[in-house]
Amino acid sequence: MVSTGETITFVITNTGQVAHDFTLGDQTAQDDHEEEMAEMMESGDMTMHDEDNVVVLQPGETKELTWNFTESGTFLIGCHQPGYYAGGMKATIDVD
Ligand SMILES: [Cu+2]
Repeated sequence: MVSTGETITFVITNTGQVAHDFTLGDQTAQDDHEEEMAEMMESGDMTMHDEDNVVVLQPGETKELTWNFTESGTFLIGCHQPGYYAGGMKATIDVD
């Protein structure tokens, strides 16, 4: 549980063998990113870049993402590498 106005620094380590990403946002942002990834797959260019709310982690990599939760509501963390989000690689954060 996070309180509105709180700033959280997530420290994320990819302990797996393949790339994953950590995308923070509401449901709309997650859906948009999932759509964007589908378009990237079609174009054959799967190069992803870090954004304010996205970090891409290669195996063994650790990165930080700091976010100020200015609004209450339900936020999600999702991985949008092909198939993972649909496969349940997501988590929910409730902001009060
Ligand atoms: Cu993943």
